[in-house]
Amino acid sequence: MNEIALPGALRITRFLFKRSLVCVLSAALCILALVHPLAAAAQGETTLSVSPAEASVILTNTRTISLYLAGGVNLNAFDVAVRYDPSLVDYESYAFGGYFSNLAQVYLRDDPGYFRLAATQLATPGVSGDGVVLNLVFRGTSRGISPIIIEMADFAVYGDGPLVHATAEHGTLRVHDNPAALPKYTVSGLFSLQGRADTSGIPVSLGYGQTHWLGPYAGVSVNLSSANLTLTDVVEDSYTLTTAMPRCLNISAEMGKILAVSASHNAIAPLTLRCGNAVWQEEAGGEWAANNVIDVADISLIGLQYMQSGPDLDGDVNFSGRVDIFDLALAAGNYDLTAEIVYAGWTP
Ligand SMILES: [Ca+2]
Ligand SMILES: [Ca+2]
Repeated sequence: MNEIALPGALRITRFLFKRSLVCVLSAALCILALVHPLAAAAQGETTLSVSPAEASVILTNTRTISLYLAGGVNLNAFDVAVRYDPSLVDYESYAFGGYFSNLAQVYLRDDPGYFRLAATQLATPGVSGDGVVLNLVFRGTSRGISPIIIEMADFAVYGDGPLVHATAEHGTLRVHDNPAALPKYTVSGLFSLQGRADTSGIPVSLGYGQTHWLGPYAGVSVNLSSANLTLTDVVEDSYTLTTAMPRCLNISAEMGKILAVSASHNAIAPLTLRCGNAVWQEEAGGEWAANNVIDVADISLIGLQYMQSGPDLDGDVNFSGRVDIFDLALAAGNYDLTAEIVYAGWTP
């Protein structure tokens, strides 16, 4: 970065123009930086994040996405590249954030799906701490979710120092229709659990609409014997319904249970979740994944926790507060069953 030649006269002129713009923007951005939720990054690590991590924009409108630097130490210049889906969004323009000042553009590349910008401070001390490096304006051109991938996040230290490769935290930009222009309905249904009279606490989600990309709509059931889950202002569309009830077999997205919401269809068919799934989630590669089979692992956990009491025992598959013969009976009765098998005939 330090070896890059100083910009020519033309660039300096442009830079002076941009500089006045940056001066106007910087006060507001500095305030933003102070209240930024990502400000508390791990100490000692330099990260560059897409902010917000999950942004959205109405089709044909523009949305500004920030690249937020945390944990910088004595930095003077940057070279960053962002990749996105050009079939969904267009890059329109950039503006420097408030992190650096007196910036001069050194290199700019703007290809479909790829944006790269290098800039350096001129005759300005190095900067430490957190703040917005760059604001990128995208326009939504087609419905869907574009990844916003930080492909390069290099920073030069003021004076003589090693190049800093910041850890990249990527994001997404979802392009959706304008909800104001679409019909909306209240969607309701009855969800219950095998082996338990109380019908409350079942998390249900509709995800994003397949056509308009609005949502996700999500709720938790209450303890009623009819219509115990209600989702309001659901835009007319088709949705992938999922459930996430601990200790039970759940409806996963992969099962493709599609709810088509319309004026004539806004009630979800009743569903009783089969339980006994003591091991209902597993850690894989640092993330929790659903376990939707009842097998020897579930029986083993119930055995391990047998006759224990408390709210946090996954072996208590009927939520009675104690692990006992009733939990064992529930799991044994559903032995070898999977969510795919037991919900094969259910259509929302
Ligand atoms: Ca299991
Ligand atoms: Ca129990």
